[in-house]
Amino acid sequence: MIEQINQLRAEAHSQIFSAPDPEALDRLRVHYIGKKGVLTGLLHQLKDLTPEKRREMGAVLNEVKTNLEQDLKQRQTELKRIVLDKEISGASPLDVTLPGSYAINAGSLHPVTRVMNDVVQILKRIGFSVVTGPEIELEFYNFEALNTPEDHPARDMQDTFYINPPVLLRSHTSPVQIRTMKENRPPIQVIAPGKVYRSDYDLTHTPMFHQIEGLMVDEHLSLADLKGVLNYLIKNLFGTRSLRFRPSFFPFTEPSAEVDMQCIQCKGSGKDCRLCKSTGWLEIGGCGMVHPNVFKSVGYDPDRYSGFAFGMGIERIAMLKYGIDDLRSFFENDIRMLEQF
Ligand code: 2NL
Repeated sequence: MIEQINQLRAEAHSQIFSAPDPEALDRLRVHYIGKKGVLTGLLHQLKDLTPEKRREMGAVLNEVKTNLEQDLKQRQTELKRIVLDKEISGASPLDVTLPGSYAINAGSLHPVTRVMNDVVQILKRIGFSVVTGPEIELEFYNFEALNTPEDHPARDMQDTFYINPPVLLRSHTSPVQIRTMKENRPPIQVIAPGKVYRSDYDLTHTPMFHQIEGLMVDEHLSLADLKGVLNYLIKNLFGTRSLRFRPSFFPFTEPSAEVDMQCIQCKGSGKDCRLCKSTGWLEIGGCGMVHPNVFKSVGYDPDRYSGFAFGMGIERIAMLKYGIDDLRSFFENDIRMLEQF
């Protein structure tokens, strides 16, 4: 029996120290010293021996078991070290520098932001500078300085959000231009993009929307300069399209006009067109020559200076440009709508 034990011990020793990984090592542990292992089997055979031999062999077997336990522990430490060395040397199956297996969805700009950026970028090319100002305004900048008298319907509580008179939410971006004129001297050539607020909520109106207004002030500016600027803007935004100026009224301009663009759907023919209601024209904004009273309110001499101004609603332009038919879809944040831009 002693030879059998010695052979077993030598064989186990060599197998343990050539185990390639922790799993193989564990299989060896179970095989040799597990509950149903080889060593346990030999211990069971002791009962057939004489009491003297049994004691002697028992001691040998226990020593072998202790020895194998030490071998297993030593090899386990060695294997841990080997795995770690592999990982450190870059041979690890986990390479954190590999690209991921999922595409990362890039976001995109909201259509309102896109159109706003487009308009700003086009007008910057012909000399306009961007100016901004507060959304919480005073009646003076929003109405008084813009030749809009106290009894004008636009000043009504029903149309304007008053916080605490004379404090209100601006109903257009014109107060930004008033502030700009007060702080500077002509020549002035600015655009004021931003959010504006009106107490209106139906199919075609939301209480917050976006506007961009342009203002140019110098000596000798005329309607021809205004038309040149708007033609350039529309040509770059929609492609070559003729414009039509329809007489209108704004308190802050004289003369004033609505700006219509040849319909992008029926190309101006007006044939069975739902978009332009068969008129062949789409309204895209308003404009005019700055009213002399506006110049007076910012301390400019109306006999020396002239200027033009224009304004347009960004949501409306975006609806026309991208064929969106429901204004509310801009503000519902439905990912299926936003993903298309
Ligand atoms: C529209 C029409 C317009 C202006 C805005 C303006 C500003 C100053 C002086 C004179 Cl500081 N005018 N702005 C003028 C005409 C029309 O907007 O339909 N907007 C959406």
